Amino acid sequence: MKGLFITLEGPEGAGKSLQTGRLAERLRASGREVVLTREPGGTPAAEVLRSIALETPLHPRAELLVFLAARAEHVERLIRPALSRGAIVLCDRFIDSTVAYQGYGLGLDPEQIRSLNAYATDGLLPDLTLVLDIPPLLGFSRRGETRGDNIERREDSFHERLREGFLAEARREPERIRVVDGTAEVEAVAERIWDHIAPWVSRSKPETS
Ligand code: T5A
Repeated sequence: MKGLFITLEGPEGAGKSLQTGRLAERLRASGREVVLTREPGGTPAAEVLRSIALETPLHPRAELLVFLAARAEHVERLIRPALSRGAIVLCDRFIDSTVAYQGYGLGLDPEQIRSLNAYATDGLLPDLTLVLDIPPLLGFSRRGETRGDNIERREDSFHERLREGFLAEARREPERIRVVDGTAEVEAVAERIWDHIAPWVSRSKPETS
């Protein structure tokens, strides 16, 4: 594929939405087509599945399958077509959130989740994944609100486990997954992210060529 697929991951309130938005602006200013999207969601059907996953208490395996169904829809209807036209796709959460939340957090088998992720995406992997690492309680305190959805309301130890899960995945796939200190100032985080992304952007094929 001609495009570039970048995902941002991390615990709640790590700064993913803020940083993907800034990054999209910076990349668009350089003339690239950028598709900014999120998981779960990104297409009308996947947004419906998002509401189910976040608002309805489900059995862990059912919860996992809802996230995967949303992902299959998202990949085939939005991400893969955008990459085929040469766009840069920036996705707020993707496969590593499922390994971290439903695997390390809920206790489902991470290896089985990796296989199911590969099925849901038909083998599509991000070119680069940045984990914004932050202590979960700092992430919650930044937002200054009560924990809203079904998953956010889980106990603190669940959120600690999933943070460790992201770091473990980064050790497992050091080429694809890079860890960025999400506790730094917004500008410093943005520059660190850019340092990781810039070489990929210059190598990837522009939309117009
Ligand atoms: N999920 C998702 C699964 O369980 N399995 C899966 O497979 C997938 C894909 C998604 C939920 O679904 C779960 C994970 C989640 O629980 P969501 O609403 O999309 O739900 O949740 P988040 O992605 O966590 O969204 P958040 O808004 O909570 O976190 P962000 O996007 O990381 O944080 P952001 O950018 O909104 O920033 C939060 C606040 O912090 C400030 C911002 O201004 C904002 O106020 N901030 C900073 N403050 C100080 N210093 C910095 N460096 C800052 N960066 C941001």
